[in-house]
Amino acid sequence: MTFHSMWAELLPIGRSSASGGYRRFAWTGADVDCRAWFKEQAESRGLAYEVDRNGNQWAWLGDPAAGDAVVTGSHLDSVPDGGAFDGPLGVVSSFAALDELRARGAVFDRPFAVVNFGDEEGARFGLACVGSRLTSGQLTLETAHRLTGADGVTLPQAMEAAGYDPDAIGADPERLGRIGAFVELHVEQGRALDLSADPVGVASAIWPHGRWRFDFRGEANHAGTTRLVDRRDPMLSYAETVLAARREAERVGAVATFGKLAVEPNGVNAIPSLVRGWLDSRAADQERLDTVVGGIEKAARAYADTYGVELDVVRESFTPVVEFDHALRDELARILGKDTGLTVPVLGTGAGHDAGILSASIPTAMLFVRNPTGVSHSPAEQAAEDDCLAGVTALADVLEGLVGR
Ligand code: HGY
Ligand code: MN
Ligand code: MN
Ligand code: MN
Repeated sequence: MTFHSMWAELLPIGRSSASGGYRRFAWTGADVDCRAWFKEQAESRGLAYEVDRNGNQWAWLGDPAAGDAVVTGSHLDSVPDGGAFDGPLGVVSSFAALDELRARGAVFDRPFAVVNFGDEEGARFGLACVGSRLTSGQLTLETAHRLTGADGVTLPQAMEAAGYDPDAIGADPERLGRIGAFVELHVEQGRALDLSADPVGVASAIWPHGRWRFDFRGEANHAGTTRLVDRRDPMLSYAETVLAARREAERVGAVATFGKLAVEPNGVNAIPSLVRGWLDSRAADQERLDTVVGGIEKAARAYADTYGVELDVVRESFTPVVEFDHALRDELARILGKDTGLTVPVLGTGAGHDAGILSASIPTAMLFVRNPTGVSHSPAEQAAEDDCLAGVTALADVLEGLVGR
């Protein structure tokens, strides 16, 4: 099956006819359909298909128990109204690269697998990279069992409803120990490659990033009869905090986003009792991230005082800076540059990836494919088919170098 036909099969799954964006949330119908597609791709290639204890899907060529395996892949879930490429491009390219290696008659001296990590985006339960965090022991069972979506369904309940055993989840050091190298191909989530006119680049690092929940609690009251001076309106402190976040991010040289909001009681004619806003913040280094988040929290506390409301701030997730394996990164750049003699761009990114989570345990590298809009986590995300095919060839070149040793 060609890249094009695999892409065409995945394209309609979970796409909103209104926005053209995707809602492939972990363990929902659209995600389950994507997972069925993965299984079909594995089986149609004669690969050994398995689902691990955390619901990640694997398609193996060779004996995984032999160890030192070369693994490639990404994720198939999406953010709310996500683009088509973030995640799926890596999975489809991995199968296509395997096809290309087989067509070249490549020798596989090491076991090889394509992987689909579950719940990378964290759109449903609030925490990103759940599958890779669980497998690598970076997420405790207590926290995993407590993860709850807006619909009140917990992660274990959602897994069970999709036919998986939630009691099995947990760290999987044996599986991780079999992997000698992991390479993730991903659509670029910025315009660096577009500006440098390169179809493919290599990742250098992922910025440290995290998610913080800000709960502003005031007093619900009638929107018509309550005098302004008598109000304890948490929306005001929230609104001021959003503006402060922008100012702090500009001052420090970081990014800060309030993109998700819950309001109680959420009535048009009621002053809210609770405004809960989620801050996503990222910076090139830890010091700057600490400074920007500290500055936002300080401003939020001052505004909470001004408007007579209570504030709780909870850090819901955090991923420290990731420096990808230097030897593997340099090897990728060398392999990709060898025919042209050109220097392949090596880029840092503010986006999180399963490769970043795994890099704490195994040598890991990433390839980025040019995105002409530079937009991601939106239906406007793009990649030209020629660039996707250049990405497949680049991935095949890299994998050929790795499996043949
Ligand atoms: O970067 C993110 O928001 C997610 O991990 N993809
Ligand atoms: Mn994403
Ligand atoms: Mn992604
Ligand atoms: Mn009334």
